[in-house]
Amino acid sequence: MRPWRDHLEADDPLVADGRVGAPDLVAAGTLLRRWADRWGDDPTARLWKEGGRWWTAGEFEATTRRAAGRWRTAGLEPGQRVVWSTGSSVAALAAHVGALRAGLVVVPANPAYSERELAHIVTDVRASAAVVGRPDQAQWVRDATPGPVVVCGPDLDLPDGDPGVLDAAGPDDPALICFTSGTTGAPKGAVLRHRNLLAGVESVTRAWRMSPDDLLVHSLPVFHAHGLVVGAYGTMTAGGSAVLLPAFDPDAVADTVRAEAATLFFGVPTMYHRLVAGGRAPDLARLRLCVSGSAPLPVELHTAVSAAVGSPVLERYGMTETLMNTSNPYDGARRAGTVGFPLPGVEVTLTQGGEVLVRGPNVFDGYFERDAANADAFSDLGDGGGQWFVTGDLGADEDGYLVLRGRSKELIISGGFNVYPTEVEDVLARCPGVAEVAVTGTPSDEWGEEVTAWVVPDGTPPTLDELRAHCAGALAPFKQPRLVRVVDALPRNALGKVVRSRLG
Ligand code: MCA
Ligand code: AMP
Repeated sequence: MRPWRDHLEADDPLVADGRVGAPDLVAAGTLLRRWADRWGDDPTARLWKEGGRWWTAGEFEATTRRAAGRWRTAGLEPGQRVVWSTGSSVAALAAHVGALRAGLVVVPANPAYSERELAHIVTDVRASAAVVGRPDQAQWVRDATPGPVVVCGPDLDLPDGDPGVLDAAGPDDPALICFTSGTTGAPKGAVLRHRNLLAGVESVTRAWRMSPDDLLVHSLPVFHAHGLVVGAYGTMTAGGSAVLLPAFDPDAVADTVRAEAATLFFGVPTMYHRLVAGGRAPDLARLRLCVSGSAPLPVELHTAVSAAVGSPVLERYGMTETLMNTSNPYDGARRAGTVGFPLPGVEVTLTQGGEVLVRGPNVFDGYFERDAANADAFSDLGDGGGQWFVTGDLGADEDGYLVLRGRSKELIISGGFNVYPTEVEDVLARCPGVAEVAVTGTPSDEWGEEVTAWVVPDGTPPTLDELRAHCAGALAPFKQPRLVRVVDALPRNALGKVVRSRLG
């Protein structure tokens, strides 16, 4: 694969000093110190726009400082976990950054989660606090917590107090615990340390030339690494600004690009599909860069978006556990159907079976309190450079660019959200009228893959609506089946295990 220095400008210090070592990426220590420096240097710089109002860097800094004081006054100590289950807003980001500044560990969660899903996260990390958007979620958190727990809304409706020393977390301290299922099993928390976040953000901001002149149209959810780390942290680190949209809507995105003289848009393929289908992709022609990731961008969609926008979309490849791994280049050929080559500091290798392994300062070092899973997650190839993370993705090196060719892990990606077949099967198996069930992803132009339930009925087969109604208290809507297929039997191997790949 092409070397990562091909992503950098000739005068980038990582190249110019001849010190092209990954540790230099994390020389600044933590993102918190980078942000504090930025905000101190230019407090009048515009940072976020929300609902027609601009927030300056100085205002945001003051709000995060107040948030840190509230967390401290509520009795929270560095290292304790705060579940952060919220939509996108400046207040929510201030609560989040304030928690990090106070040394707390933030645990992002999708606000669409059911009680079962949220309770799993709260219990697993032994949360000491939670930020939630709705009263029923607040009750779910209290019910899932045996001891005292601080529960508040995104505005952090808690008493003010002295924030004490801010930004004291070191590079090795945990910053985020992000839930994901890895290659197998139940959702578990990937622990991202401050140095992982710094490396992950440094690499993309340099590779994509992000600067104080940039204005991002931000319509991704902030509870995943794409919208949170690449979108929000990237903006703060580069010293740029962003218009925060509460949700993705093609017209709102296109109108914002026009009204604000924006320069950047980051999206998942479903968003690009909708921009093209709604005839709004040409509005993105004013941007200097459109990035796609989180799911495969089909070549036809890449071609359609690039033609409408007038420059090639840049596709990149990331994971919760590793942040961003590879990217097509800012300068040079962006090849449709590929995810480019390693970002600065990242090493990528392929096993004989084509499995993608990654290593670098961006890569996490384990799931929260999961020794068995951690033993399986890493592989030592004996090259003396340390452990490689096993991604569960399959790929090939085509002329220096990584092409992803499927996955060894059982995962459905619908609209950029991950769905694990076993989790959905476990819920559907208890639905009346279901004798046996298997779940797969059916290719879809809009969603990438659509969750599909293959049902062996017990009597009258349940309808799709009945299956979805059964899932309601247990699974977020994006995990619920969109298609149902009634079959006489499920394909099984010699050991009796269902072979999902033979369905469809
Ligand atoms: C919403 N629904 C979905 C999805 N999203 N169903 C399946 N798959 C989905 N992704 C449900 C809604 O709950 C609703 O259900 C129904 O579909 C219709 O919703 P609609 O309004 O059409 O959808 P939407 O709300 O506009 O959402 C579509 C979306 C959204 C904007 C594409 O899914 C999205 O923001 N995706 C981005 C995901 C993302 O950021 N992934 C990054 C993770 P009902 O009718 O029952 O209420 S991966 C990552 O972070 C790594 C590091 C990486 O590489 O980036
Ligand atoms: P998550 O666990 O939500 O972080 O999802 C990570 C997974 O998303 C990766 O392991 C890939 O399977 C997939 N992914 C991310 N970006 C891309 C991309 N550009 N093309 C194909 N798959 C991707």
